[in-house]
Amino acid sequence: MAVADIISKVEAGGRLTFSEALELWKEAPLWQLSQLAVKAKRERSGDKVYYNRNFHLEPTNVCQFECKFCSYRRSEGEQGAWDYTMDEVLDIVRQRKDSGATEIHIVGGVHPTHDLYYYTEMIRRVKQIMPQAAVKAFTAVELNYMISKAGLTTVEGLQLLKDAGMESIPGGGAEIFAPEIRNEICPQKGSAEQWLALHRAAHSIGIDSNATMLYGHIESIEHRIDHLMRLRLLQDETGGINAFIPLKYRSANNSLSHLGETSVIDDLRTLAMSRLILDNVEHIKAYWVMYGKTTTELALAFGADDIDGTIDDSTKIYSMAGADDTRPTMSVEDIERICHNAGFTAVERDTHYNQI
Ligand code: V47
Ligand code: SF4
Repeated sequence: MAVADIISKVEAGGRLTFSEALELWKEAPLWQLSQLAVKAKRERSGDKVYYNRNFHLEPTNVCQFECKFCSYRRSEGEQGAWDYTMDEVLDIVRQRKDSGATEIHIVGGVHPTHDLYYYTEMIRRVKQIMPQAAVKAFTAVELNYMISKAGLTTVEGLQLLKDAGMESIPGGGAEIFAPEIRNEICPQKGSAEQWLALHRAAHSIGIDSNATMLYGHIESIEHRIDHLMRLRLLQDETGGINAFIPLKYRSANNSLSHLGETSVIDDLRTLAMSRLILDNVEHIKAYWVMYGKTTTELALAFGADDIDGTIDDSTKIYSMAGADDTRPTMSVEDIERICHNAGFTAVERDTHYNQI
């Protein structure tokens, strides 16, 4: 189909097929993708752009796996490794107890010995300190590892975590689903089917989640579309995905550094195409920590309706990989200014996208 016909189809609310998405991604002028994506965004959230008050908790960067794109992981005892004790983790939470945060995002490495029961205890004790904050915790990869090691079914393991206070699952670990890329960049991480099954199981017991895609390394546009379509299928089935977050590969200090980084134009096309392909996912998040503040402002002109949160200098994953802000923090005033400059209104939300 010609680009003009595909655009008319999208404007009329039609769903993109694989070949239509490919044609649009490769051939549509940037300004037209912007227009289409913003129209789709405005139909869902009008002038609103969401943010939350949050912080990350990264209990350890000790990881069993060695994903080639990762700048964060260390082996046990290696220089730069950290592995906080339970008391140290709880101290971090105590220090932020009155910060106004409504969400604590907990992720770390796939640790060789911290198990499911250690992490349920961690969540329980974190919630005792900050009962008002939602715990959004652990990528599907960490969860699959700790649950299978405990010898439980996925639903049994997730139920234990839910009972301890875990309300939601972040989107990490998805990377690129296609096996030929996955086996190359993160061979130990488990398959696409395992990632999707974990999220499906979570949705079935009332835990909602996010989804990500790591792009801008060795994958092709076809691999990205395949990834987005697998997510669209899951969302048709469960409706449990809150937000999709395209994650730009950042190239500092990892085994793929020689690849460099993709362009801002590619970032914007990827955002817009994510919005258009994922017609059943309400929110597209421009994660400002990864893009930097300037690209985030632009992202709002390409279909994003969420920029994540205040962060409060609590995450190292992106600064270790070369992101602009080495101590990422945004005040609510900064967030409001960025949204206003892009022509939108900042709206504070909770983890489940209820307006606060
Ligand atoms: O799965 C690791 C990515 C993810 C690099 O759900 C990298 O709200 C780029 O999932 N360059 C974890 N990306 C982070 C994540 C996330 C972040 C923010 C919000 C949410 C949410 C989820 O980070 C990993 C991987 O895809 N990652 N290394 C890198 N060098
Ligand atoms: Fe480990 Fe996660 Fe880094 Fe992979 S991306 S090496 S699983 S910390």
